[in-house]
Amino acid sequence: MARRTTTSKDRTGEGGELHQAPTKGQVMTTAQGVPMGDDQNSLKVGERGPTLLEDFAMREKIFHFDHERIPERVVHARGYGAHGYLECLDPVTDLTRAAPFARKGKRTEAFVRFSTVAGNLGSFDLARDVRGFAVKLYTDEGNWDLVGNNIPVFFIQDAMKFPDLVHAVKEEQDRGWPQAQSAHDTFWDFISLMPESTHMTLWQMSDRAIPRSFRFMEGFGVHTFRFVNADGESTFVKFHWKPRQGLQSVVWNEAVKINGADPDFHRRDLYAAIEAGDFPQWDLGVQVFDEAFAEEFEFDVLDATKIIPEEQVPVRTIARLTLDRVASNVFAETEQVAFCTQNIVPGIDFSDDPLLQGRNFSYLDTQLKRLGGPNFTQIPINAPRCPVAHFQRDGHMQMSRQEGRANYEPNSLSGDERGPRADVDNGYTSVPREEGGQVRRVRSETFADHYSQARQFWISQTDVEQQHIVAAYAFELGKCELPAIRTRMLGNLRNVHEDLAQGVADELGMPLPEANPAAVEPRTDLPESPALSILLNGPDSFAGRKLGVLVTAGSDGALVKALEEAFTEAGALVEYVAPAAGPLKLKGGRKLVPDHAVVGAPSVLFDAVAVVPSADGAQQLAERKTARDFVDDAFAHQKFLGWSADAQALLDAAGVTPDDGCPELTTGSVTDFLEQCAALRHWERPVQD
Ligand code: HDE
Repeated sequence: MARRTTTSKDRTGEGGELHQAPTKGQVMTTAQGVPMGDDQNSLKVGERGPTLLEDFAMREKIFHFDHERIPERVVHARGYGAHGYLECLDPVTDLTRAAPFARKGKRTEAFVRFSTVAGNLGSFDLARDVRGFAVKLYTDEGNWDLVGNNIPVFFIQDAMKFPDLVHAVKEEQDRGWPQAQSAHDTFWDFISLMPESTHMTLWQMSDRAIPRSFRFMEGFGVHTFRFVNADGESTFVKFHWKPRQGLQSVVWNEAVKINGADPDFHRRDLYAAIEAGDFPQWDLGVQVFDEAFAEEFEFDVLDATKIIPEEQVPVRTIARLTLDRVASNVFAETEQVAFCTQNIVPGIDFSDDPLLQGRNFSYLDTQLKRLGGPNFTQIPINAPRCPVAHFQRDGHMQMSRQEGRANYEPNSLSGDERGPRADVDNGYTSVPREEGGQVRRVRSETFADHYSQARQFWISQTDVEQQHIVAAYAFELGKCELPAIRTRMLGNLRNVHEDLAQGVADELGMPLPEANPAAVEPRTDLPESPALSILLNGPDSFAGRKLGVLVTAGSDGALVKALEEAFTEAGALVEYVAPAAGPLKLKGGRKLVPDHAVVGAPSVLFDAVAVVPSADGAQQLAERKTARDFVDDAFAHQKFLGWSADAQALLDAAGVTPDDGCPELTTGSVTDFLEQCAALRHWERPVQD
């Protein structure tokens, strides 16, 4: 991971932004620039009399406050963004003339917004949900928005069904809950009636939907797009973002607890990593293929419920994304950023994927509602960094002083130099393509196989991952009040794999129903695809992860120092948890200010823990439920748990019998512990639920 030398806040805004950081001694003004004489009291008649309408300062302040909120996104409302850049590693000019890939080392400014889908703006980060992975690239030839997710397939095949899907997953309209959950009747009612969504639900019930951090998840463009080179030749392309930090997820019982302990877990993580100079990076990879491959591939490349396995078309890395600056104002940037799938640049073109075609209408339309007018492209976070010249004029909140007499084309008033003209040779041209057929509302028969790739996903998971998928389906369906919905869903799962269906039925305590009729016979011959597993694509390092060290007054200072040095050196974060928030003294004399009191820092907030209290401290912590839970949860969540001999009383009180994942720590053994932690979890430990 790249490290930085300045703090991300050292740099200011961009693109003509009105930068309003307060300066020392600055006089407060109204929005009109009038110096304020008093910002504490409204203008009144006498000391206890009525407030006057004349009070322009108060009216302006409250008027502006009343209008602070804008409509939240209808989906993906809760998100978090950061700035960065894309660096070209492999110029693919033979494939595309897109500006970011013009030469090795070329940098293109980027803004990325990660999000959950179903929850409202104020919901919690660790909902079981798909994560948005939206990237805006400010290229030399305009903005290119790659508006993707952390899952490479989608629930539906045709945009016509999107409002139904979203209605089904959001709070139920007659009761207003549940918030940020798919675990309810209307969602599974819809899903069980839409077999095309089965593949996506396998991903959604996998640990992909409860990522440890935005930093540890993949991103996908989902649809098939086109690359177009300077000669106008085009190929098909699918986009992948691969985290250089490796993949990692939490376990469900942790997710539930993290949402209470730190609802901002993901946004805090991204902010903290960037502010610490631990810049997250993703490789941008492409799967490139031609019409001939599309013809012979088992599924339709225009069907967004299907992947192209990486083993079949390898992912070629062409660029690297680095996030190195947090937003300076979350509303101005993260909230007002407007991603639009139709924002593409020369070198990129669409395919006929009916989901993508529908999205190309929806995003522009929704920005108009959300941001209030057609000039949202002038908001600094949305403004292109290259010159913009057109005759689009006026409208709400026009920010640019559009000069000159001529506001139409063609005109003879601007002269050859001033009037913008379309560039027939180099401007954007769509790939000429033959289209034909009857105008009909129809679903292609090539989209009809709903189960084969779901099965392929299932067989590509490790045993642990399969258990998690079974548990997730059972949890979600168990929350459905209507038994017919569970039964119908089990009927769909039988078409995926008998083990999956049987496992879920057992957990639900229900008999297996007949398999539901399938539009086409599910295939059983697709091979395993190791790229689909999280656990097979982990990091092999504890870098970027967090160790929680439980200390008390009198903890062994030498051991604490050894842990801190080894883990920090390896690029990990070390945070101290203590009985109380105030400073304490370790054996050896070091004064330590803990990061958390144990009551506010359950072990779910850490990737591994070291329990190193003094012997007295261990006795006292043994009396406290929060401290016993700290140890017990870390153990139950299959974390590595290092402990000092003095911690014995606390371990006993928590009912933890150390196994191979719980080494006793000495100053000499901390590096062994660090190496062990690279596996992230001790999966061999039996699951407790
Ligand atoms: Fe979206 N989606 N979507 N979506 N989507 C929106 O646009 C829509 C789909 C995705 O951080 C909305 O600005 C339709 C697939 C992300 O600001 C809206 C369809 C994928 C974000 C919209 C889809 C996505 C959105 C709501 C089916 C993965 C958040 C607010 C045809 C490839 C972007 C907004 C951000 C946001 C419509 C399906 C990803 C309403 C109609 C498939 C990451 O325009």
